[in-house]
Amino acid sequence: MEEKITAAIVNRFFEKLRKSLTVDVVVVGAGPSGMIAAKYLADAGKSVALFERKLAPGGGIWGGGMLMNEIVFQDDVKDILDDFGITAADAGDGYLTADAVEVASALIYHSRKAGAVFYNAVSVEDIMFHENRVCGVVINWTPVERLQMHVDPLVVTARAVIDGTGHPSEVATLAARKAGIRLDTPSGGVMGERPMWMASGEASTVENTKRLYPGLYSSGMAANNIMGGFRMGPIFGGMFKSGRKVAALILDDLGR
Ligand code: 48H
Repeated sequence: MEEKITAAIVNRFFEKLRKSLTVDVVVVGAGPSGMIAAKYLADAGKSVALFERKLAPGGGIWGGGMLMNEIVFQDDVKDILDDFGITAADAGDGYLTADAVEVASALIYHSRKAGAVFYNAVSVEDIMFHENRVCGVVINWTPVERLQMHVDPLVVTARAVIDGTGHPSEVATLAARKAGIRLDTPSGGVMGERPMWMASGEASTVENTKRLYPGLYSSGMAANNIMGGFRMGPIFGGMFKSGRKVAALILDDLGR
């Protein structure tokens, strides 16, 4: 029995990983914007691999606002909530609320069911950069990263890479630093997030979701940090719309 169980895990995992070595889209970070993008891209028939540093995908969803596990949305994202089967209650004035655990688990479940493949406890530590194009990511196990073990990584090739890493916008930051490229931002680099202004931050998160460089896209808080938008605190409509927008941009570029 022991041999069979172990072999089943090893064989299935490597079968999955082998198929993910070259994909249409890599999503770095399984927060709300990344998972929403992953589902819509997978629904459109694209192969998608999501790499998430933590053991549990979900990013900033689980904790709601200050660990109070309710999520607030504007009612104009009701169609996205419906696509993910999320039940939301009317909070008045055009706002909806939903249970944070339901939101996180629905995003995980529906993006996975659509065909996106998750690699949790895997960190993206670098990009692959060939002939003025971002064409993949460099990955390693998070425990290797955390323990600072001197272990070389592996590489996944992709036609498009989404920086969905949230506040630090890790992928764009390292692309600007290591590849020495000019991102499509006012300075050519990462502008840095500005303080709290909910209405502005919500609008700019969607506006700032863009193709930054051939092969490199941003979503969610990363998009805002890269373009210097205001933060918006515990409201998630902008993250949801950003995920849907980046999926549409990539589908336009790669072909539907
Ligand atoms: C693998 C990585 C790496 C890496 C990071 O922060 P997230 O929830 O992402 P978004 O942008 O979809 O949502 C932002 C939202 O949660 C939020 O923080 C809001 C609304 N804040 C407002 C405010 O004012 O504070 O998730 C990003 C995910 C996390 O799970 C990270 O662990 C993961 O990306 N990640 N995964 N390789 N190099 N870097």
